Amino acid sequence: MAGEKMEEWHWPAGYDQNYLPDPGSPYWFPNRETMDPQERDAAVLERLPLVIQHAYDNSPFYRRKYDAAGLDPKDITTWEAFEQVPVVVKEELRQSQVDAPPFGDYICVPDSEIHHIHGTSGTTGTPTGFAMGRRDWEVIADNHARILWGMGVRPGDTVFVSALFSLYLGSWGAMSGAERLRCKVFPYGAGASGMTSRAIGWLTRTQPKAFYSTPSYALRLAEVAEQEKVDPREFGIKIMFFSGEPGASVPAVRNKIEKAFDTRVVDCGTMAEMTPFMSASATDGSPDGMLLWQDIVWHEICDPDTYRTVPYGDEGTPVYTHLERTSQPMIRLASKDLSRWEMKDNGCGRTYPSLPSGVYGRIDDMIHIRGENVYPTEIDNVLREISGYGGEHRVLVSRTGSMDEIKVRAECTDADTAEFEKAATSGLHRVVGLRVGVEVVAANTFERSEHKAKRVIDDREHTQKK
Ligand code: 8LH
Repeated sequence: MAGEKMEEWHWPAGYDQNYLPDPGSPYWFPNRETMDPQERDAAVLERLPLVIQHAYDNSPFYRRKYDAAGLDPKDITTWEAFEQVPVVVKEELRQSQVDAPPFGDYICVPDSEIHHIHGTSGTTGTPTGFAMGRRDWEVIADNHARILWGMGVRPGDTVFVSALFSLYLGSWGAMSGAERLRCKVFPYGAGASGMTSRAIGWLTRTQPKAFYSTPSYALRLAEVAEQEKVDPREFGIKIMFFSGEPGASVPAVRNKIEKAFDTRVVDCGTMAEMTPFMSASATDGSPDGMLLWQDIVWHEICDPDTYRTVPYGDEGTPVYTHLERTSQPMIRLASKDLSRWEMKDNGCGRTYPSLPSGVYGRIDDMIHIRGENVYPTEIDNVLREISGYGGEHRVLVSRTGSMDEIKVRAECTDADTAEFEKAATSGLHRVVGLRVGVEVVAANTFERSEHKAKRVIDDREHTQKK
């Protein structure tokens, strides 16, 4: 049996709710985190058929899918066999929830076990419902507590959760982990009118050690503090952990937040379906990008066409598999995001693979223009490094005849706008590889996002016939 050395490694998962590590230990579970990765992988390979069997036995969704593929969960005993397990895509989950409302026919626990219901806002399609089992919620909290410990959060620390507490799982997941870690949690929330301004008073009063939000929200908070003549460094925040969108691993965004708050930025996050979504997360000893905590969720980086794992060093799309969830377990969920993975010394002793540049963005958001692939995060990074940048921009993509055009409207403070325009034009040309038109607009022209930013307006379908 592989996994004998791994702390509390059993199926179904369950953790001693009174456990806390030795206060001097950098690790929550020293063996699980620092063991030989091949031994860990062998233990995961023993776990996978159990999770797949559970899904097959308890959900018509997975039974249909695997019967159609001629797949028997008992045969998933090699990595080659696992890579042939068909991926799950979000559209299938949405359809399943339309056909079998409200949670779809992939809910694998009895109704009496459901402890939390969550949902998405549905801004990019039909909303998705999440049903979390009681036992799963406890396990999720334990996993997140363990990862927060790895970031340097400790019992008794104040954790300020400043993200939406309605249709966003991020806040709930962060809160549950901090509670399990015996922190003092402030579920402050976000999104209601005047809340950002009031957050400044609460942050000054509570002096939290750790703070959670989206990167966009932290940038907004820094701006509002500046308008109100408060220095965000006075909040005393030591750790700012972010998820939900790219930013914490975008160098200029990260630097801006670290400088404004005099803090340490930590990137984390996969997808709401994959809660415990903090399974991809940096640590205090390995601050860049994210580590893939492979004994919580199995992360693969795959070729987006074949869904076969790409070698370390290569780019691809993250595909996720739960190892501990029993309610709505996801087996090879295709994220449709983009990233690159590596297996290197992480500096913190944990032997997990990593995403050194985090998750860059969604495949759908990548702009394909005149033979180039442009990531919106690259544009963000260029602009934020130029002095005089006003804090927001929009990327406009259009088509005239057969010619695609890309233009950036960027805010500039009262600095020299001609200088700013020149620096932005040449910086964007260098990084994007194309001539990008730059239009300078006044600071505060664009609405700020207090959740996830959306900056690209691709109008090519509408402008095609001109
Ligand atoms: C990210 C990141 C990240 C998420 N870097 N892109 O916050 C985690 C969970 C709760 C979440 O945001 O789930 P949701 O709303 O389903 O969105 C998932 C997408 O958000 C994911 O596919 C990514 O595109 C993005 N995302 N965390 C970059 N750290």
